[in-house]
Amino acid sequence: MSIKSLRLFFGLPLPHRQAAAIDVWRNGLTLGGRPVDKRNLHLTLVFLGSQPVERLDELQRLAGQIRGKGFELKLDRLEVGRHGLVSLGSSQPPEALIRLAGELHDSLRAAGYTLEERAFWPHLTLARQCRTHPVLDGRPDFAWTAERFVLFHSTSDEQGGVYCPLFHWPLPVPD
Ligand code: 2AM
Repeated sequence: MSIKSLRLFFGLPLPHRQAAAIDVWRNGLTLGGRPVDKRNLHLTLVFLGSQPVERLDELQRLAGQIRGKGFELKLDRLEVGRHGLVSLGSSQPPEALIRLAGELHDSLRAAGYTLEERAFWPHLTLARQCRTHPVLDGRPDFAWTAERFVLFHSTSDEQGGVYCPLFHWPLPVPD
């Protein structure tokens, strides 16, 4: 059987060291709910949903035209959203992150993709369907330098759901 469509999104991958640190900290919060697997921790830039395989070439071309810059991303806020979604956010999202997400959205819309209308909300989901409000001992204090963005395929393997990186593009860090 040939694959006709893929569930896709653009996002920022998390380096292993930061993912491990966030995982340990998150597990100490006893959030309950459905924790996001450590290997899947990421920040979504644009969610594309199910797309025909034939669009992969075009998506690569469009992403390759984005001239984003690298930036340091500080995650210093724990946010509790709808449906018990607990995430890490930033009290001061970098300008370069907002611009990158904005350029991607604009370019994809111009090419005919139907995207979510709601404003870009930079967040790193830790767990879903949590029933209790986490109690924090101090503010979260995580940071990493985003040096590339990735087109992910949301799929599954023998360990469950997995966000598989398909292609990536550099975000050069200014001197
Ligand atoms: P979430 O973290 O807010 O749940 C892969 O599924 C990523 O795409 C997740 O980070 C998820 O965001 C986001 N995502 C999933 N479904 C989505 C939707 N319908 N609209 C926007 N983003 C979605």
